[in-house]
Amino acid sequence: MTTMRAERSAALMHGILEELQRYSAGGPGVTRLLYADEWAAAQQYLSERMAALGLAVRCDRVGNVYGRIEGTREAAPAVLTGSHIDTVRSGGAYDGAYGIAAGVAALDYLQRTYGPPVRPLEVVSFCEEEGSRFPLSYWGSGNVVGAYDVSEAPRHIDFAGVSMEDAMRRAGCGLDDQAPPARGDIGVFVEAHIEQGVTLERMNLDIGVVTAIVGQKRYIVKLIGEANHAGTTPMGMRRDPCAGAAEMIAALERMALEAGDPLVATVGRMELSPNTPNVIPGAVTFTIDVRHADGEALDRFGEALAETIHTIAERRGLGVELSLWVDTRPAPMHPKLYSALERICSEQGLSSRLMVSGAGHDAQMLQQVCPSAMIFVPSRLGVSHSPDEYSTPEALENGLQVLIAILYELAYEERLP
Ligand code: HGY
Ligand code: MN
Ligand code: MN
Repeated sequence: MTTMRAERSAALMHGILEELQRYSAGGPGVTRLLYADEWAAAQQYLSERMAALGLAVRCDRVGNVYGRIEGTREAAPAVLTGSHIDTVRSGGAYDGAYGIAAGVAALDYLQRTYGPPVRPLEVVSFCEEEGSRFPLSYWGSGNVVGAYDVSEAPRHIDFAGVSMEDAMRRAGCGLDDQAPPARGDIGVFVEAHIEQGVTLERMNLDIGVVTAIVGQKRYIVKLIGEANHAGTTPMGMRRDPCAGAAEMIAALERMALEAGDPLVATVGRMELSPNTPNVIPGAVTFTIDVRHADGEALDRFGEALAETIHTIAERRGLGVELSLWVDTRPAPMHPKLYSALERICSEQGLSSRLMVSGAGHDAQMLQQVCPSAMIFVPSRLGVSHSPDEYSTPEALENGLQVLIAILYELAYEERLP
């Protein structure tokens, strides 16, 4: 990479990351939930930024935004890079946004340096990946690969009771004249992302080359008991769903520790009703997130967990609704792609290691339809999904350099996979 151009690309990437942080609902960190006003403003900013750089911009019906450079070989499958624009609540400035900013900077560098590619080159800002607002995740990439259909929108209701269809319309999406999201013309996908873990920093490595992404099961557990007076109801006469939830959560932790690494299990959200200090709750709803690199082990754990939850509920006389709303299989990245990434890192004098991703990513959806790969850069102290999420400018630029090199080989030299 010539210094002048590399500096311009790095500055462009940092500038986009800086700007995207402004599109937040306020409060600590960045909160940019699907179809919220700040989400729509961020997608609008990216559309304008991409157009100003000479990319052909297109927004599909669910709100995925693409920037494209046409290839010289007609109808060749596209080389796609990018990531998701949504965040968790009070999240960080880099999860998702980094892959988009690096993708835009990489396309800008490549078109200015080498002119038009042989294969079309695209960067995408997927509308949603986190599952932070509606009880589903990967809505953006899932619609692209056919795992979801936009016609499902009316039945997805967020935690505040707003339907996805209403939220979509408010954000200017879901219109019949907008391009359908499903695509069959993507040849390969490469996603740059922060590691969201501490391995690279601990091992003092520049780049993580992902070999596989863990499978995930996410549940919503609803326990129905009997609301009653906290002062006049003897302990032996209660059907307390909060005490039931506590016993289930303790059992979950014990089962996960017994299963051992790399299985992880988390309860991240809980709601009590009526959520009042002097009332025994009538109902409790909580979420469970379980992950493992081995699909069969993940399934076995899920079965044992469901049995444990139902046994505890029955013994306590609680009603129980257990719904599984995310069930993604472990996703292997393409060996030829991740070997090429290892080679590129060594050619660029960057230290790297192969690794499994404990976080879910859009690449695990794209991997269902085309060879996919991921480039990780270190996260400070491994912190993510937090206002303290941070990666150094140098780390971000190392990832950009590797992304530019692999996209050049894919789109200009037509090497791989
Ligand atoms: O939760 C995850 O693994 C990702 O950050 N969506
Ligand atoms: Mn992410
Ligand atoms: Mn995330």
